[in-house]
Amino acid sequence: MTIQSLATTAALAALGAVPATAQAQATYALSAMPDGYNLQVYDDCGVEGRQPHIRCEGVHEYSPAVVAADEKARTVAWGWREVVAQYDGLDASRQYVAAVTYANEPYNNRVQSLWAGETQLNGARPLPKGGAERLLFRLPAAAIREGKLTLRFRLEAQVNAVVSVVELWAPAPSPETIHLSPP
Ligand SMILES: [Ca+2]
Repeated sequence: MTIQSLATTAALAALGAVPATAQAQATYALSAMPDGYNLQVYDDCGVEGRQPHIRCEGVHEYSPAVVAADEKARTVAWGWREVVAQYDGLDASRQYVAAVTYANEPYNNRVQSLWAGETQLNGARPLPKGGAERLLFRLPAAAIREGKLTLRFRLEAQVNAVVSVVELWAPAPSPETIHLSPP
């Protein structure tokens, strides 16, 4: 952890925005996709028909004038309190990794946390302003029960909860068909 990120964490903790979550972030966040991993499931959130695992209030597309990112990042699923991703048919013996993409306008102070079942993967985190970011998280095996997994993107501050893309990766071959873009 750098001095800058320590200072940021301390500043947010002073505001009450980071309640003892730094350890959880250190435990589950990954800096790169592990070797041998392949894409298993892909939801392009914010595009009807391309987000089969997503439960949300609606979809939205940020203008490229306010969010400097590609279309997959600019299209978002949103919810007043949370956006939920539900999966089944997963193999609990596999060490899955989730890749989540967030985007946000420059004028909104969105802050969100991420949960896998009852486990917090990421504490209150400000979303990037005017851009996008893709974060990687190791998924705890206990979060997968009878092949089912629920990810929750929870509102921690203003506006509403949004997510641009949710990917699941595993150390296994990719399935024959993964829908990456509209037909
Ligand atoms: Ca999208």
